[in-house]
Amino acid sequence: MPDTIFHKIMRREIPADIVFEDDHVIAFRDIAPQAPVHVLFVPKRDFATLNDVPASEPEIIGRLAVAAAAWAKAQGFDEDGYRVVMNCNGDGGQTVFQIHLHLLAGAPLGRFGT
Ligand code: DGP
Repeated sequence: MPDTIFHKIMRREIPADIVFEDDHVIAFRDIAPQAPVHVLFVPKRDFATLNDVPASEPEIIGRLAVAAAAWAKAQGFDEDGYRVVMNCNGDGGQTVFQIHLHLLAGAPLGRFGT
């Protein structure tokens, strides 16, 4: 059974501030927020990185994006805007190897940098 920190959160073995959950996706606040609002959207299917998602299953990623946009809209961030990001492997800055979508909101965000 995969055992990242996110799997432990999904199994309710460690606490997290869960803000959304359905049959396919769970979302909780990042423990080290990089913006006033920083939520992680995680699929309930096991894929270590974006590289591992089969081309035949684009809905895995689509569900994350749709859930994030719906949650952002419900929180009133849709008009001012927000950012969604997926990090992949070392150069992408990925540290937890269960795929997830970052949602950052609540303030103007800087441009991407190194
Ligand atoms: P990434 O670098 O894309 O793999 O992002 C992983 C994120 O996970 C990072 O922003 C910090 C967050 N994180 C790590 N451990 C925990 C945890 O135990 N709880 C929560 N809520 N977030 C965590």
